[in-house]
Amino acid sequence: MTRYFATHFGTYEVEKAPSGRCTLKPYRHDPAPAALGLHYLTLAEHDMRIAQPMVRRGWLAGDHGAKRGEDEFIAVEWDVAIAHVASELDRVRKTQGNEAIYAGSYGWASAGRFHHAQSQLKRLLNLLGGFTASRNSYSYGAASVLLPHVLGASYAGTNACAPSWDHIATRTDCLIAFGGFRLSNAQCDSGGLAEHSVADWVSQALARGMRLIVVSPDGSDAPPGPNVIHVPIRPNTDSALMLAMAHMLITRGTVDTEFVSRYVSGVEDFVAYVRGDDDHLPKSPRWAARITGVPEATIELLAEQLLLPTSLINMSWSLQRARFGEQPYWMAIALAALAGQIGKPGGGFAFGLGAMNSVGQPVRKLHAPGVKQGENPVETFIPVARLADMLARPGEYIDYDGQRLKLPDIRLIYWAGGNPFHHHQDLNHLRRVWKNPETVIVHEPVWTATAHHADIVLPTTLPFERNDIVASSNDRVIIANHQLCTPYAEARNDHDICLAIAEALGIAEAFHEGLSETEWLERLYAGYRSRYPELPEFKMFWAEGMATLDAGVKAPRSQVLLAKFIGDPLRFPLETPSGRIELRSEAIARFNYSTCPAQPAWLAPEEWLGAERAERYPLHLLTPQPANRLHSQLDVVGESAAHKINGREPVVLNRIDANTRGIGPGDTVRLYNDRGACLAGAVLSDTLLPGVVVLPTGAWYTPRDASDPMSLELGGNPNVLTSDIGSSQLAQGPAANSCLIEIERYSGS
Ligand SMILES: Nc1nc2c(c(=O)[nH]1)N[C@H]1C(S)=C(S)[C@@H](COP(=O)(O)OP(=O)(O)OC[C@H]3O[C@@H](n4cnc5c(=O)[nH]c(N)nc54)[C@H](O)[C@@H]3O)O[C@H]1N2
Ligand SMILES: Nc1nc2c(c(=O)[nH]1)N[C@H]1C(S)=C(S)[C@@H](COP(=O)(O)OP(=O)(O)OC[C@H]3O[C@@H](n4cnc5c(=O)[nH]c(N)nc54)[C@H](O)[C@@H]3O)O[C@H]1N2
Ligand SMILES: [Mo]
Repeated sequence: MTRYFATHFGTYEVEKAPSGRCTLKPYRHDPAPAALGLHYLTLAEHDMRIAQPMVRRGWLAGDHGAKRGEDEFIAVEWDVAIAHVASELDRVRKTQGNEAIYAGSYGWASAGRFHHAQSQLKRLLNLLGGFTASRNSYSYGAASVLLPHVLGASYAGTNACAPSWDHIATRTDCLIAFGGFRLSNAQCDSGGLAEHSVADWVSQALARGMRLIVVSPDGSDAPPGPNVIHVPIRPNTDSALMLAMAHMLITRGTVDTEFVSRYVSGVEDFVAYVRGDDDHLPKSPRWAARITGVPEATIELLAEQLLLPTSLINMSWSLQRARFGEQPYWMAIALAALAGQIGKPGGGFAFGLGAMNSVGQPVRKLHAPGVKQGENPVETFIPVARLADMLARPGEYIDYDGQRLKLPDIRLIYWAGGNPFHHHQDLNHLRRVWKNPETVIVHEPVWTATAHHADIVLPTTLPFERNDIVASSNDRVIIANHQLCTPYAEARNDHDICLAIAEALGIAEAFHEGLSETEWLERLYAGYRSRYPELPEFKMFWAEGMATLDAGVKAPRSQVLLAKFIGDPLRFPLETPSGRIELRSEAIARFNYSTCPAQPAWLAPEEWLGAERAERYPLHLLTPQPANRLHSQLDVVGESAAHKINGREPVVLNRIDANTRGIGPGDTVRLYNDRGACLAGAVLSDTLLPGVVVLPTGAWYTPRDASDPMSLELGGNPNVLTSDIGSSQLAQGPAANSCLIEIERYSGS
């Protein structure tokens, strides 16, 4: 019987040697298995594992965080650690109220529906009276707040705006992909996956004759294939390019007026802005060429593609992870609407095709429920990327989606399953304000920078050390992850840690509901089966290791975006105030935000190649997802370690930029701006736009001198450089991709 091991990067087959040692092999039915997970088991006994509960010396001495991040740890017994955690939780909630506990605890942790660190932690804390939570994601922060205003609340989610790949493969004439297809991103999916099929869908479409135009600063975002055209563009200027495309449609009289009058609200204001009625600035191709660096003739050619029978505009999620990142998404909807492409199979707009494997897959989705987290009695929250603002400025207010949010006074941070010292922007600022709370508790399997910045570190198991059910909400496959080895040293499951705390605080019954691990798995599985009765019963599923909805059928579920609304807009209006697609939002107009106007616009970020600041820092840094790992996970092993240059993250720069700075391939370089500096290994490119630099996220944050608040970072973590500004007052999403830097050859030791 085959044993499977499922992860965020795919499913593997487990080979067990007579010695009991396990190795992973690609799943035989996966058309494009991801190499990055093959080395997962090397973490089992890795030096970076945390062996025992640890408490920071200064915290024990009552330093209130002064030496957090630069201090020694003392190993303690589990019962001592649990007693510390329980009494801190109790003290803070009784003296400061539950709002003083921040447990947004953002992060991907490991795949697995039961041993999902965040769910376990939130379930525990909700039973204890709640905590300050976080909203939205780093992935899709700007989009998830904007889209309810434009399309309605049902379209807020990461996978909600994608026509299906089968239609694209068979019908789309031209696909214009802003941000292109960084195909390595489709190796991953939150919650797991069994078949990597995005590259296959793209090649099917290209083989049929679809034209693919990749608009991106980076030529490597264009996949290989016939009919693929790369249009280089200055970062953060996509909405200017699209405005000029709209200008073409409007001035040439090729707007689909019938479509617009039936389905769109606010088109007059939008057209007035494009024509420049108020600001005397027509958003013409000539205007856009100066901003974007894309020649006028190319802009005209792009606009003409929208007049083909079926054309589709896809936006990578990275585009909205930028200052004013709401705008390009709104603009894509506007363009697709003006061209009357919305509602056609394989036409219109799409957000995130290729960002993860599941986006646009024509399959029935499991909508996998996890462990119930319960209700949080505390209403206070922050938009997730406002973490450092919250720690820096308690009591102050920030704007968010029409509300004024008061930033709470956090005394205790509790994190399980995420790595803010990987994912947050401007890490040197985060390090300073991270010292403000009295106590920081972290669950981690490995010694990440976040673990180093805790007061109490509780070592957890990794997924091969426990039994679990793995299923992505957006996929159709459920995998039984059987435990492959015993937990490392004294590591415990997040569930067992939370249970021990619950016991110490007298709420164990409510927390575990009398169920063992196996009984929890059975209960979760029963949830899927009640919805999909065709699934086998639990015992059989557990023995076979895998169950698939519609097994063997390649595309059982096609999707046309907004199909019902397009079919009958009166019976199925959108959940927007007008019931239509809003190209002007009265709600956003009322918020009166200078950083998010009431209709899509081009706004110049503080940091882009046309900014004043570019005189000092002339390079635009982009920080995409790493091809050889998932975020910061597995950075120290396997594929990720193998692709380092002198042990550092590779940074890509254009050959011209390298030459003028005396940088050669393989050189160690120093990237810097006013916020920080890091080292990386140079890779030279001829297809990356000059003036642009690419340093993927996820190298472990490694300050040369932990006590220096502006220490040089040694591993190539780009978040010492990125800006922590919000996307806008509307969404307050992360804006990592708006960042200017300079680079030099590094000759230090
Ligand atoms: N500059 C820049 N920064 C970015 C982005 C960007 O584009 N540019 N992208 C952002 C995006 S989209 C995202 S989603 C975030 C990702 O940020 P994160 O999700 O925080 O990154 P991960 O490295 O996946 O962190 C997961 C952590 O969980 C730990 N872990 C694994 N399994 C378990 C477990 O069973 N229990 C516990 N307790 N812990 C476990 C891992 O060791 C790891 O440290 O990064 C964001 N940061
Ligand atoms: N292997 C791997 N896959 C992953 C992840 C991982 O860590 N590793 N993380 C997953 C997660 S959490 C997420 S949210 C998704 C993210 O998916 P995305 O957000 O779509 O991906 P990114 O890699 O951030 O960026 C994709 C491309 O956008 C281009 N780009 C950046 N800025 C601009 C711009 O202003 N204009 C234009 N036209 N192009 C621009 C860059 O050249 C980059 O290569 O990826 C997922 N997939
Ligand atoms: Mo993400």
